[in-house]
Amino acid sequence: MSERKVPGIDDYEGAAGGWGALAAVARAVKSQMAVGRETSALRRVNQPAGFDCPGCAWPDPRHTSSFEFCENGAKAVSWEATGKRATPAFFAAHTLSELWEWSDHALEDEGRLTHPMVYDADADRYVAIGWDDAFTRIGDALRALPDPDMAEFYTSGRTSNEAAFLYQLMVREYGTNNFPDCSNMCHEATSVGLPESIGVGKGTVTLEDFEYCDALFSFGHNPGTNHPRMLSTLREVSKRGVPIVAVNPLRERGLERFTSPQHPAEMLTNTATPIAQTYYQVKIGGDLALLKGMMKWLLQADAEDLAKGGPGVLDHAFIAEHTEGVGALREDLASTSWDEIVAHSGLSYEDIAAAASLYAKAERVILCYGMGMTQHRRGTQNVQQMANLMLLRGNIGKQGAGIAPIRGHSNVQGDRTVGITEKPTQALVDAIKRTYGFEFPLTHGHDAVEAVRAIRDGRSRALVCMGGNLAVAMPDPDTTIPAMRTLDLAVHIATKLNRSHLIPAKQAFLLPCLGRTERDEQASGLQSVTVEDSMSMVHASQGGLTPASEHLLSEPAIVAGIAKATLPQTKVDWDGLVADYDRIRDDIEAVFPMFKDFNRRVREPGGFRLYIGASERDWGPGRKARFLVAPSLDEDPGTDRRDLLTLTTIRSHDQYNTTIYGFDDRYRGVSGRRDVVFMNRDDMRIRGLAQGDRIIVASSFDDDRGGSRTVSGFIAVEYDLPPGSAAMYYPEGNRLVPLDSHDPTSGTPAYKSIPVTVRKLQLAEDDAA
Ligand SMILES: Nc1nc2c(c(=O)[nH]1)N[C@H]1C(S)=C(S)[C@@H](COP(=O)(O)OP(=O)(O)OC[C@H]3O[C@@H](n4cnc5c(=O)[nH]c(N)nc54)[C@H](O)[C@@H]3O)O[C@H]1N2
Ligand SMILES: Nc1nc2c(c(=O)[nH]1)N[C@H]1C(S)=C(S)[C@@H](COP(=O)(O)OP(=O)(O)OC[C@H]3O[C@@H](n4cnc5c(=O)[nH]c(N)nc54)[C@H](O)[C@@H]3O)O[C@H]1N2
Ligand SMILES: [Mo]
Repeated sequence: MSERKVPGIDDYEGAAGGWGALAAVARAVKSQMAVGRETSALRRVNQPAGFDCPGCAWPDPRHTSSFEFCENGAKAVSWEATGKRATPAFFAAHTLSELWEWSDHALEDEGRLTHPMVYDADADRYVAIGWDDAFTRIGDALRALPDPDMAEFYTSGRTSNEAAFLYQLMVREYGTNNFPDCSNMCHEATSVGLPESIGVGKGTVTLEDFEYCDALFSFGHNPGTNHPRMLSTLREVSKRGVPIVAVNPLRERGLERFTSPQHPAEMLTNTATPIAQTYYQVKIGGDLALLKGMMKWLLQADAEDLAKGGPGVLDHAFIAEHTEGVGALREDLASTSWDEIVAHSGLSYEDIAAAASLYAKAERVILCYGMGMTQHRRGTQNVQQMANLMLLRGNIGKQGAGIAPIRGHSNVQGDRTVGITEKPTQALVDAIKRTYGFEFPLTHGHDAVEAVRAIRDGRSRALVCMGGNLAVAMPDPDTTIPAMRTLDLAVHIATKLNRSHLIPAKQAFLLPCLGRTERDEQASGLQSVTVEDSMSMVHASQGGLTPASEHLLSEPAIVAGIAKATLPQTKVDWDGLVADYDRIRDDIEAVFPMFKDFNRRVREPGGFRLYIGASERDWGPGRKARFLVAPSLDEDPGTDRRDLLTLTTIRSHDQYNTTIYGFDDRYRGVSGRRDVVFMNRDDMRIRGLAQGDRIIVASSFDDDRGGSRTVSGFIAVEYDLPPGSAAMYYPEGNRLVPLDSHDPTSGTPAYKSIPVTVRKLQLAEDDAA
């Protein structure tokens, strides 16, 4: 860390967790909740008969009810269960143009939405409207479109299985498959890449497997911040003496050491459990090279061992029985030189050999990964090379081993399972026809990038958003936001105000819904919903708090309201389904047979696991697992120029996606600000930059914008990351990413690899900035 003192920038010496985490929870609760009524919510997180934590998709220990403490889960809960309210009086006092100038933090910090609202263009304000009026007008507007494919239906991954199922049912009866969803920006490379490799687009491990693994690899994710409950698992793994290997350009504290707030001895003595034994600071976008390097080393070691009469290093029996395509992989690796591998990964041959040899020594390996792997132009290839690595030693489909994509939103995986997909299968078409008697087209609809393109080009005229903050989460706000302003209809179903809601279409509606923490009463009584976590465990979630306003409806009820108004000839008994969510679950079971006995099984403690073929070495009908070849070492083709830095965008410790809880990033030593660009010391020196200097970051993807794709006035902060790599926060960095910079196979935006130039702001520019 540099000598120069800059406000809000310091070294963080502590471990992850510990007293800092407890203090942060106390602050989050104090700033949001009226102590007493709402704080009782914190005791019901992830409990039997409680609600599923909206914080992340990490599973809960199956049969325990021990309180799993997590700082960021507590922030998520207190943010939703806040005592603050954004009422019609608030909207009467502020025009949308005025609110546009507010920060993302300030908008959500107004608190929970209380009334359904409609945009009044003359006053430039949202005004209250009755639910029935809102539904009628939305239904009229949707029916007025000449073609159902001119409407986009976005889903963000907090939506329960029940709400998501009804939502896709309504949209399909309406007649389109336009389902942009947050998964398109997140683990789409997994959903598209893994089925080709192992026959299923989900992880193959369970929480129990972590008790049996003898090595654990963590590629490109930051558990200390984004799935903190995972730290308890990593701590147990580490205590067993199992090596944990982190592959990440940034040194992330949660991967280094952790003090568990569940363990009083560690708290009192201020000791920490070391987490990663080895930390490989790969270059941003260097993972593909590292993975190929590890595999190349394994093949060489295998050949040497076989030549000496040994059994080899690969699992030859597994490869022969269960896989195909190893020949092509061998050829690809043989034609890739170590020089290239070293140059592209930013790691030495010795480092890569050490990682590979550690992998080879372990009998049971778990490989976890996150956004650092998927959000690249070759995110799909990244995922498939990880699968290759695992298949080479039979590390899929045995106890203590497997591949573990760490999902984002708490139900993003479940939403997909119950039909939120722009690419429906014939089986889904048939099942819906059988269950409801209507047909819908098999044609592919729009994913998130396609949806924004269609809106930009005027091909889509309506946007309905089930949660989320599409305009801010997507790349290229300079394209997305003006495009959204041209819509005929915008409908946002949300808990809190965000920037996407401030982009009025000709008609715009803001519909407030219940959150997970709240009681959902319907005609048959108190309801619970279900969610699916990262390990395909489905379980129930029931809120206990009094709703934030008496005018809120549940997400299923809002979908039903829109459906009835839009589809006068509907074949679905919407009222009946909403009256009793058990009926929705019966219908889910009817359409998706893997939910057999849904209502019974979800009432068992801990719920149940969906069938994952690859976990049983069942790779799908008539097929084997496949080794797949990635065309080169280039994770982000078209971005490598020596004069450029590669910038990645990351989450701070004080945010949930576009929800900014606060301005601290404790483990990275940042407090009270987000206007930072983390840079390598040498890269700063070469550019004549000192700690805290104001800079201008310009995307080299600028052909279409004539120099305007820049972020200006942020400060340079020295950080431990490889030369040539830099990082800043999401969403501040999103304007540097063009809409077209995405993985062509999965559509995932390349948020993690932006070629940029960085220079010091001159004094005159600084004044202007
Ligand atoms: N508190 C909190 N929890 C969350 C969220 C949140 O915002 N806040 N978001 C939720 C969602 S939707 C998601 S998807 C997950 C996201 O969880 P993560 O996947 O952990 O998300 P990111 O913060 O984007 O961090 C990715 C990590 O990848 C590293 N990285 C960046 N570029 C590269 C690269 O090229 N190679 C490698 N190997 N690593 C790289 C970064 O240094 C960082 O540590 O978390 C979920 N949980
Ligand atoms: N540069 C960059 N951009 C990224 C990423 C990145 O790493 N870098 N990550 C991407 C990823 S992984 C994701 S998942 C997307 C996230 O994209 P989104 O899912 O669209 O965004 P969120 O910020 O999670 O949405 C927050 C809003 O959801 C609403 N909300 C909260 N709870 C509920 C609820 O229970 N019901 C309803 N109906 N609404 C609710 C609130 O109004 C809140 O304002 O962003 C993507 N964008
Ligand atoms: Mo995500």
